[in-house]
Amino acid sequence: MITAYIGLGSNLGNRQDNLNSALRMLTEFTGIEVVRASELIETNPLGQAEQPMYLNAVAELRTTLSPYDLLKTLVSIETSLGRKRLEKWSSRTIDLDILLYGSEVIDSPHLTIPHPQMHLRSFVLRGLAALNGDLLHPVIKEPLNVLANRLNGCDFIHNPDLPQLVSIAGVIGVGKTTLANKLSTLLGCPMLPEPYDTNPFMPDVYAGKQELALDSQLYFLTARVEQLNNSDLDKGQTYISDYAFAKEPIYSRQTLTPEQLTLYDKVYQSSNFKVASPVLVIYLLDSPQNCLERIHKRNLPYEQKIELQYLENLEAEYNQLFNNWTICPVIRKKTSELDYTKDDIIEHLAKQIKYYIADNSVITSVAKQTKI
Ligand code: A4P
Ligand code: MG
Repeated sequence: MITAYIGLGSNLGNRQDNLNSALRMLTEFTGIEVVRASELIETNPLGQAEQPMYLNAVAELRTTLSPYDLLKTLVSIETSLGRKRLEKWSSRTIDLDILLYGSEVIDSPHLTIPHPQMHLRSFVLRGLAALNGDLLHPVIKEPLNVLANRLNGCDFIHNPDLPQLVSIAGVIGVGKTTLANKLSTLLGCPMLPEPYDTNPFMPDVYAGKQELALDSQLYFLTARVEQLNNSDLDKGQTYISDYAFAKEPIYSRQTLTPEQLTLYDKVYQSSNFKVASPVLVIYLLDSPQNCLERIHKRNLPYEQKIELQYLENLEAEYNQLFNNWTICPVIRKKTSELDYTKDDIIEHLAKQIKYYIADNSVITSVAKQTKI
């Protein structure tokens, strides 16, 4: 007996009846036992906005069927419940997808397991996490409840037409640039380092010249707008940046006087800049105390006046930013868990990144090792 998880969705007809009928029909097949199902949730249609709302659920099965026979069974239930296959992602009376089949990884023309979109969908992960939150995703190798938290209740779609910008975020001294350099080497992609040392105003601002703080923030803003200009980045190309553009307002709030901030906000809001949004954020975490020690160690003269309170304020702002983040998935990583002397730790992170962005080569390479 293998434990498998399936996703159920319906947005046509009596949706609740459709889901319940599918579950009942599953129990009637020899070789399938429905162990339990999550609660039904109503979700906005993903992909095609002009569709009715979905009802979604996930169910845990125990089965003696092979993954291919299980798929055939699901298709036969879909057909008998009136499912018509029109265009991809069209409305449907019932959709039954295999999410997980034991810990198998399969990538064949008609079957991909784990379901290739499940880690990007809250409506799947929340149900799965409620049934078995500690279960590891067989490719990402992280528990399902961790994967659910990365999405903050949102659903995402791979979009290969965007620059695949991965932004490393976190307070000063947390280790963003070191990580970004390692990842760019491992992934063989450009690293976009934040223009930091080049800011001519910053040393004076750190030295206490408040009258130059606005100049400094405007310098940062324009330099980053130039660097992340959407039309200068290639579609589909992976980039790693050692900062998240969204931190600009955080730093402005921390460093500007109320009058400077009012002017900064006006400039920010009236600027028509088109910066690339990240498709994935790696939010690096460490205690402000450890960050301060790292700042002292790297000994950049202008940073030595940074106080613990300043880092604590930044940490609170960053937490708020990413607790409410709806732009893309966020992988939270503690710096203390990134031991750079161990290749497998950083390689694991690099593999996860490839899986989250529109680069499926990692699935294929893992699947080749499984007997199908
Ligand atoms: N296939 C490959 N892998 C699998 C798998 N793990 N499970 C093949 C099931 N089928 C798999 O599926 C097309 C083909 O995928 C099958 O013939 C099978 O050989 P389909 O069900 O005919 O077509 P589909 O459902 O339009 O495509 P797909 O890829 O299953 O789409 P999804 O991922 O199911 O997305 N928004 C909300 N809120 N809730 C939803 O449930 N679902 C979709 C469809 C879009 N938006 C949604 C929802
Ligand atoms: Mg389907």
